[in-house]
Amino acid sequence: MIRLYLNMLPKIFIIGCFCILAIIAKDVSIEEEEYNARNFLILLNRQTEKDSNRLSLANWAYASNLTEENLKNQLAVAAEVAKNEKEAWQRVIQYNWKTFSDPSLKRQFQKYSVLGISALPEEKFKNLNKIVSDMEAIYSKAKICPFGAKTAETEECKLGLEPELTNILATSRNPEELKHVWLEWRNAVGPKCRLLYEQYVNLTNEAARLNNFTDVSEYWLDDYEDPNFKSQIQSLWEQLKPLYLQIHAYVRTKLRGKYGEIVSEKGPIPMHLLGNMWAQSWSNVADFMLPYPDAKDENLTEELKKQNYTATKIFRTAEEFFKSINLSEMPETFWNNSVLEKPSDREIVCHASAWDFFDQKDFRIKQCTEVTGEHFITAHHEMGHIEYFLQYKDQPVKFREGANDGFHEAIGDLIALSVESTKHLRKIGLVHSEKDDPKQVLNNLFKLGLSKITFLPFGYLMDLWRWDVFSGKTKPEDYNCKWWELREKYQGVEPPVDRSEEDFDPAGKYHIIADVPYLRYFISFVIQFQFHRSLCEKAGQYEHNNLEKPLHECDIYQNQAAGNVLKQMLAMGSSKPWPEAMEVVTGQRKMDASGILEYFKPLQTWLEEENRKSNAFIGWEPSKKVCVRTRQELLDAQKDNTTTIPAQA
Ligand code: X8Z
Ligand code: ZN
Repeated sequence: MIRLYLNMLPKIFIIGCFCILAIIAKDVSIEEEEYNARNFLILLNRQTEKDSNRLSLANWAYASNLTEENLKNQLAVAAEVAKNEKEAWQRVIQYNWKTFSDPSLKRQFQKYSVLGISALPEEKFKNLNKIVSDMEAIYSKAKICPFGAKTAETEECKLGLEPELTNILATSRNPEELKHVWLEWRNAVGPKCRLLYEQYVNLTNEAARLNNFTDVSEYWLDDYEDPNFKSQIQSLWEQLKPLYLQIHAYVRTKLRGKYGEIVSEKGPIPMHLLGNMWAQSWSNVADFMLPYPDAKDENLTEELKKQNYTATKIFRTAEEFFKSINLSEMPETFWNNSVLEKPSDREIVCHASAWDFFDQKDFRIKQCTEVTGEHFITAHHEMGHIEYFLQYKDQPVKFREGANDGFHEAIGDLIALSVESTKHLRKIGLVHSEKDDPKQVLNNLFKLGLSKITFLPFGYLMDLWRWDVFSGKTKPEDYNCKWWELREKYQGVEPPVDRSEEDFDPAGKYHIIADVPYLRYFISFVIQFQFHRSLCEKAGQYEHNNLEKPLHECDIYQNQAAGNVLKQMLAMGSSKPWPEAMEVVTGQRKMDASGILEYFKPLQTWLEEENRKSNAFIGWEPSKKVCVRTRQELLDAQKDNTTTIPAQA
């Protein structure tokens, strides 16, 4: 035990082997308590930095080399850190922090007062961590056979999600191959994760309740510091839905033109045809449905390949943009420690991520980068996270977060909105045409719409599904069918084959099995356009209703005035409630759909006209695909030639 006596702090001593200060007397004045609290916090923050660093290193070691040994180490470190957190929390809650007059002190205490999953008893904590790590390993190591493979277990059966299956989904136009990959991926992951997922739900709920939340959904939403947040999200979606319906109807018409009867005129879209494993972004099918097929631009993937881009060159290009607006370059450690390509000698979690090691020096990206347009954009996305880490690195450790998690997701995407403009791609030599042809501009706006507008209902429904799972409204026996109900209701897509509760399709998406909330991406896809609009105004490149200066042609490259306000917001971290951070850049304190709607206005007008001309049905009728409890039910129904099986609600 270390004892320490400080002048003027007679009633405080340091307790415990990891130096946590504790108040032991109750009769201190409010001022004295706040003074003591400040000193306590200095030590606690130091401890938190050290523990977060250790934990991030152990998590990184496992995620970048999925071995049993790394797993064991990660679980051990996580348990030790949880124990420290629990002890610290017990001290934190002894303070009357709600009465503190210093807002920063009070806010840090408020953050420390929510313990999170460390509230679980040790065995349960370890169990929960192991379950999530196991699901991540199942997902990351899953392999399937190629379409048309003769036997099940041949040498060929080594196709993993990244890059093989992702590439097939993006480039194959053979519906049978697409169906095969779609189905086999889910067969490889879903059933193995179902029981683990049920245990995960029970354990995280238990942790949430120990933190006085009704369930995990309430815990997740707590971060937004607004009891009405859910209804604001719903209202944003309702404002955006008409735009989504237009692009949905247009795409269905074009897919029907290409694939014929497997795409019905009025039904949901068979999702395996949309160029992405989860149908969350449809830009990979743009090539055969451009508004002006004869005004095709360079294909970004081909251009990057032609110019011998490598993973490092992609990230250096991204860095150059950040630097040009007076944001920070990547530190040397970033280039030394990041994993920017898929290693061939070990299994890793390929899902792209950015890491803060909480020592103000070490920041890394892990991405199995392929030289494609999609990865080019993802590299900017990930570097946006690093830029946020860098700008808030001097904040107290509890404020080293985004203003909310949607802000963190929005930064790289916001930069990518400039990067993807034809004007910018031309500047950096990735587009060769000399000037903007309005047809090309609309084609590009359509391509971007296929990744931004189409994402919105997906970004929303992922957590709509989980909120009801956590609250118990959706029971385990209905997990899969409920998933498909939401997919149909919000996205208007359907699976290529009937489903049952013997499948567990949500597990085919990384964030579900890795315990990562998803609402952040919906938020990001709305607010990134608000940020973009404001920065473009600042850069003098956008004026509302000025057709000469449309939002989608703005590029803030080299504009330090724009970069500086962004920097100011990033440097705040989560030290203030998110509306204050938003106000710094936009002058607004609310999420606002008008940013994205203004951006895509010319596309919306064009789509409405086109859908009218082709007499396209807007919306969708119920899917003919079914979801039932067991596969046997499906087989029986098919035998009896029953065409309608009621979907489980
Ligand atoms: O997970 C990501 C990033 C890492 S934060 C690559 N994204 C979501 C996804 O892939 O589902 C970016 C957009 C949506
Ligand atoms: Zn991200």
